[in-house]
Amino acid sequence: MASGTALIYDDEMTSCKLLWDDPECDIEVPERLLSSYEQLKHYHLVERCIHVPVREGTEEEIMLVHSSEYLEVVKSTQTMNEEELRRVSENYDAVYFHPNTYRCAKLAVGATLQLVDSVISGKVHNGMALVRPPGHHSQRNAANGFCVFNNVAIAAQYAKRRYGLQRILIVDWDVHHGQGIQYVFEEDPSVLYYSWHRYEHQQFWPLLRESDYDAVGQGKGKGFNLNVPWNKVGMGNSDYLAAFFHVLLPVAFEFVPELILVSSGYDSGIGDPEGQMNATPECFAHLTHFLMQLANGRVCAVLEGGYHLKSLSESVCMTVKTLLRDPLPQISGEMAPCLSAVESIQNVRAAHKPYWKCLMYEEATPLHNLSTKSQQMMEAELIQTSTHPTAKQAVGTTNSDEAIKTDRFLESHMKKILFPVPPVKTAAAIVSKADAHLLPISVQVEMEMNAQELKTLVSAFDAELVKEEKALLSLQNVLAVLDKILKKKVCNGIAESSVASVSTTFALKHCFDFGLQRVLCIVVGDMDLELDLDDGKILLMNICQKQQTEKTNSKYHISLNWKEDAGRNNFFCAVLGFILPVAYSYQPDLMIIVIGPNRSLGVNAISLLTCLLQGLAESRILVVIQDTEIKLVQSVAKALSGVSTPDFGAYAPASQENVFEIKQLKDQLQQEWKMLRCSVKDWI
Ligand code: Q9C
Ligand code: ZN
Repeated sequence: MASGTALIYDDEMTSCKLLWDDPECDIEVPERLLSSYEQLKHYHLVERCIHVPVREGTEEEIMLVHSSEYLEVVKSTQTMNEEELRRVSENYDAVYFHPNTYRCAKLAVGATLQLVDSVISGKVHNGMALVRPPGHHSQRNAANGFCVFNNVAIAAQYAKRRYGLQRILIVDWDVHHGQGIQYVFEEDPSVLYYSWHRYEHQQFWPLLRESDYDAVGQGKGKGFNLNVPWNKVGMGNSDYLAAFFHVLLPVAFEFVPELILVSSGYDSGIGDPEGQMNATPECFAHLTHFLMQLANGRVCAVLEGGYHLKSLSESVCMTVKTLLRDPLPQISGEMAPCLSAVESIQNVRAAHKPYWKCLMYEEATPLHNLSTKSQQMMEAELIQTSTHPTAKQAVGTTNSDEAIKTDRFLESHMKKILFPVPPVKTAAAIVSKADAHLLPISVQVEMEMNAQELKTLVSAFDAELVKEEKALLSLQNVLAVLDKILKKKVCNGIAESSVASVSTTFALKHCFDFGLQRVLCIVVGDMDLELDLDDGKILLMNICQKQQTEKTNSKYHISLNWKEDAGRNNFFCAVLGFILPVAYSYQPDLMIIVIGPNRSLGVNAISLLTCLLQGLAESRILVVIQDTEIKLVQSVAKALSGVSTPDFGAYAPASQENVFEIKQLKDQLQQEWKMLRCSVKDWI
């Protein structure tokens, strides 16, 4: 099993730059790489990565995507004077050449391929390449939008050729549409291309009709091109997460990629002069984390855009930190996607309904026909409730004032969200200590708790209980682990307990005594917990197979009837479409997952849930397991410690009943838990 994160960087790629005045291109500067690398050093991330050297991409490799004629043009710029360079540059849209551009562009390709080689050979688990010039706009015969060679597209072709890969996912979170990548793979079902981009109904560069949601791919490639056009500026954390939950992730889990390439542009981040969006750096940690659950964690991030130096470098750091498996900061901002974002999401889902089973029960609502009146009503509502600070400039401020404001904001924001990570991530308290060797070595196995300590803790809860030896014993494991989590000695943990319900009630009480505000409690199986759910300090979600007699669903008590068909591993559609959106809307301080008797989910489903929830509450998860089944404990321990996400095997769609259940719950609860929204019907 590969471990480690590759970092590929060479300062030779800072040697090309704009030599003349051109307001169109002057944001693409060498400092983009320098400041990102400096910030990585500042956070001591460079030394934690495995340094992989760059190389030049070969002509043959470049010609996996580009024509030899175009290659010759780029080659010829090496010896040109400024006048000649200007003239070649003018043949393309938003491009400049420098005598070192050819050399840098070859290094950018080579760096990307070195990353792919390191990941596929198993030398590392994942990694990031910091490169210039960027790639995703460049095309077979053309440079475009600061891009010369299409680094990521070449890497995908290379991985197919050299390693025989059959399914590659490209995630382009740059704020511009990577039309270059779209053109290369439009008819290719082996490469799934996902891009979100500032679009504004085609009023934003590159101003292409084919950047809209209805460009789904062509011929055999139909369904393998996913465009999420943003029609407003100011999109932020919740909009990006909603697009992941409701578009990218379900399709990606169905696609089952073998490798993920990220066109990792950060002009979609806050403060960027091009993007005018609002996503804060930790958003990229969450996006990265979700991608790491696919393709066995083989994620290669390759830099594209990003022009606000501070925003860019903090976001790069969040990406690399996450690749290194540090726990994630809590995501900031109110978790509610805006109307315009939901509209885009609904449109892509409708356009892709014919191609993906996870979308087959979607209503194919033609949203472009929304009447102007209802549009206006919705807009009015949006203005009242929106938490999206529009990126519009205040009168009298300049671009550089704005940039400095963002600098200051980020300086204090990062101090607020970054937290020290304990040396041991996961603790486990299991009944049979003899099984300890079956857990990942990074997991700390808790031995007996000090008897006096235990009694003190228990008597604070229930003086009577202290007298009962048996009850005491069953609380012991849960308390030992919970206490470590609350005191931040570990991030998360597992406890086996023979009476899970008593232990859980007790654990919750202990959490509130400790001062926690919100605990998400997910109970898998049949269990009655006597809890007071009125004050919102607990959100109880029960996943069980028996139909509740009366529908008790309310804001803080949700029951999801879910019976997993044996060996089908299709629970992820419930996790992505329902559980995660609710959890992100709630923003818990801690999560307790209780696995009780008669559980309707298999080991893989429970582990997946555990993996995907780790972005919340700084990974503070306590898993309480009632039946002592070492396979389950082992798999959950792996998930918590980040060793691996379970392998789900081939995709199987959820049954119609299951899908219907989710749909109904979404309709019922989307007013309360706004991340559930993926359709604008009943918006108001
Ligand atoms: N008036 C990347 O982010 N802007 N490229 C053109 C036209 C070009 C962005 C403005 C932006 C290119 C990799
Ligand atoms: Zn860009």
